[in-house]
Amino acid sequence: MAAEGLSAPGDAADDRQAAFHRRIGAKHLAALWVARRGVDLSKPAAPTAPALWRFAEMRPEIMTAGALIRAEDAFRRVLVLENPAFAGELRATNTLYAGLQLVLPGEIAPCHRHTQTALRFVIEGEGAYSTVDGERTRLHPGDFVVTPQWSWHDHVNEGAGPVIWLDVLDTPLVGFLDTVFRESWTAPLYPVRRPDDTAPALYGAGLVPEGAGPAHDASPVVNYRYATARPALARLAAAGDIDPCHGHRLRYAHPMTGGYATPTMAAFLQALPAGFRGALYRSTDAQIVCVADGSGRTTIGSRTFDWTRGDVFVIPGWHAYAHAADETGAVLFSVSDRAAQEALGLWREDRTA
Ligand code: GTQ
Repeated sequence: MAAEGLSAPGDAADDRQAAFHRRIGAKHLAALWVARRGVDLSKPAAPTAPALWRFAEMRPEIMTAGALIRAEDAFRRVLVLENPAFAGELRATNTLYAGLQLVLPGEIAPCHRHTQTALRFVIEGEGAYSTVDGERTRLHPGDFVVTPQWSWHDHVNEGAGPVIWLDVLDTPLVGFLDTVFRESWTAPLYPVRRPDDTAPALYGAGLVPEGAGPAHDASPVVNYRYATARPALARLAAAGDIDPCHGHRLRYAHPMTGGYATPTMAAFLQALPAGFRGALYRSTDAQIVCVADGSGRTTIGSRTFDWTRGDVFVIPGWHAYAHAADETGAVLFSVSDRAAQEALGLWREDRTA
């Protein structure tokens, strides 16, 4: 009796609420207190999954792709590293795309431009060039190449063997902002307008030509060479400059602003000394990491990923992780959307995790 007396008004209230939601739904209105019920908003949802792709497993597949389709016909011959949490979405993290690109000897990846910014980290091969707005830069393993948004770019392999690199683009982020534009150049190759590697020789050495216009958002260096960055890391190590979480870590900087290499993406190169055991760390930016040298492992939550040269792994944002290096030591290249997060005042880190 009492139970009925209590439930009847409740049922009526439920019916009234259901009718209310149906009515406002038809008017494209939603009740915030219902939509947010039970959702933990105290920290990022961070849906990106920790993941690792082994170069030893990817390489045979990209070489098979090399036999199946020509670079000229493929738009770009790329195997996309899809985060397991975002199957079918061409995303490595919530905001970033990553892909392994192959250019075979004699091939051209034709010239185009788009509003996504592209970063490349060379994994294997010699003899390829990327052209960025009419200037060629020669690619060597470990080189970090910046293709600013809306700059014309093509790739050509004049060497004798395959050239393979990791592409990271801010495609999901630019897509979310609905600011995607893209166009093809009228020929496969953009005309070369300056001597090869002029930008790395000038801007890469901190030298700005008299009369150069104001700084663009993206770094003018174009190619941050491993032949320069690796010895710089060694000097940092010799100076005893070490971070308990990151080891010896350098940020690729825009030489005219001191900021990140691009407006959306930040890139880093870090050396973990032999036997390094990093302290736990987390930050809001999900990272895409490519192993430039050596081997080791990264523990992310309850999972541990062993890695070696050429492997790529993803550390989700706000997941606590720790790096460790084998007796070989290790060098890691990493990219995240930290530049965008900092520009918006949103980036956070935590060393007490
Ligand atoms: O090299 O321009 O992995 O436009 C995806 C889209 C590479 C490129 C990718 C691209 C490129």
